[in-house]
Amino acid sequence: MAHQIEALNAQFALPEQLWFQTGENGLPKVQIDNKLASAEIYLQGGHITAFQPRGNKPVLWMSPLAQFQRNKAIRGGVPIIWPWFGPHAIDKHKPQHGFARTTEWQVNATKALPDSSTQLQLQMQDTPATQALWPHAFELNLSITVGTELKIELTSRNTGEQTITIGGALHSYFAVGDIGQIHIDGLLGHNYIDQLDSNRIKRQHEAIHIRQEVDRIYFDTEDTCTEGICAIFDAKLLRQIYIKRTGSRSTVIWNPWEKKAKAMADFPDNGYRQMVCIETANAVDDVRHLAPGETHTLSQIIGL
Ligand code: TA6
Repeated sequence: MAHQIEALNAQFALPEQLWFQTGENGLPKVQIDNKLASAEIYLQGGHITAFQPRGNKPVLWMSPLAQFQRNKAIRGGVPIIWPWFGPHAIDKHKPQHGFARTTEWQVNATKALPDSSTQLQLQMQDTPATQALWPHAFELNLSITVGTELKIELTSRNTGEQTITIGGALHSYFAVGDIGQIHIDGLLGHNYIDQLDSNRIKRQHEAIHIRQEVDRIYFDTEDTCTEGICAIFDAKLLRQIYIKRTGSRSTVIWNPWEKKAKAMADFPDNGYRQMVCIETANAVDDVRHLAPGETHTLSQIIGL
């Protein structure tokens, strides 16, 4: 491990803004500290576990019980869900939300950008282990830019001979002062699948307040959130977190509430009060079909 960290720093460290170190449970992680913000990314899963603009509180929620076990999902931050969202369509024994979030990514490049932000580029390709789960050739590139905003771009490339179908999500956990003192704008008038009510299709008639378990997939949101603001208004922390998205026409809103929170070993019983997931997704009918050589980019910009 120390050798890996040493080699990564020799090749990719950026003086006074990006370096590699041994993280929780010995997993390698990237620390970014620049004039504008700080962030932390684990190579396992290309998983952003912290983002904090200078002078602000953390924007992402991390579970204090997150396990950081090799090849296990990390609870909180921004899990990279790919190449399917939710349970595998046919084989329920395959990992929920795909395998990108439990695989170690490779470092491609690091850049100090002129606007004082810092960029980390990670890459993942098919391996015998991924082929066993999903028999396709692919190249996945993840670009993470840390500045006053956090920009995440996930680009899928079909490097095989057949058309592939990909789903996924940037499954962001946002930190809130108290779930009872927030509302979410930007999804007004959109239909959604209520995953807690037999997947019934419903319509959002007002701003979203969360007073119980919520697990909804909203559709046709690409324009709204690129043009307008899809945002969390937090009356306790007196801040607004905005999320702009491209390459996505499906947005997932999730809060496990009390019962589900208690049922998850890596989630504190009352953790649901301090978080909400707003996920930039390609889910259900919003999956994308890539012909050989084609690419698709799913991206989100998070800011205050
Ligand atoms: O956020 C939507 C969702 O699919 C929920 O149904 C819930 O399962 C959540 O993801 C977390 O999934 P995970 O596999 O990370 O426990």
